[in-house]
Amino acid sequence: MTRTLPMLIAALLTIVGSAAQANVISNGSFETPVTSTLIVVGAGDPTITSWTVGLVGVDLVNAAGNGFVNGAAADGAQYLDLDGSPGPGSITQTFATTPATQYTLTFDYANNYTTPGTAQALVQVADGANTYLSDVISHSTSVSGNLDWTSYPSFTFTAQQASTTLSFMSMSGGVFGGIMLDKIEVNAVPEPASMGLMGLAATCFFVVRRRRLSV
Ligand SMILES: [Ca+2]
Repeated sequence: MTRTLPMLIAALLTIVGSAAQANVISNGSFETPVTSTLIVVGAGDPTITSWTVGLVGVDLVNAAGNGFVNGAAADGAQYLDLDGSPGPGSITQTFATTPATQYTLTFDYANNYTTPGTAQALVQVADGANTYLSDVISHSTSVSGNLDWTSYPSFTFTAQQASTTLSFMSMSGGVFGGIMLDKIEVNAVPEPASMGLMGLAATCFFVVRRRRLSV
């Protein structure tokens, strides 16, 4: 009993923890497909795994080998320039959601400094009936060697439908220098029931520990 209970608690914590951290966005770091340089992706082109490209087009960029912009990705080796060659562009992904469950959106953004000025994009989270987020992001502090990736303040919404759509649409006037995106995630927030299970597991852990210490 004293051996199996801690193992059960550990397994429970692992299951609850992984469920709470499940990212429902695919390819949000833009690491697929792999490019050593830059891929120009026009509207309707399915090249970028899991994302639909709209407006004119976007660029899938390798941070080290693109030949234009100098600076590391926020995550991994690649990122997305929302103004392609040429742009502007948009990207959209629809992901499965559980109604009445809370999700948190996070992402990092920068601007393509080769076109001077402020880059802007519209960020939206919506389903067929609800718009949860409609916000304009602006960035102008990227320079050669330091893209100054900025983390968007995490946004939490409660899903109402079985699927929800995330989109980014360039609002930049230039056709080449736009908002750059990386590390896009939507994670389910732990439900109260899950939190209760975690509390129960923690309580069991300390009871077992105290019993062991008192023996
Ligand atoms: Ca990346």
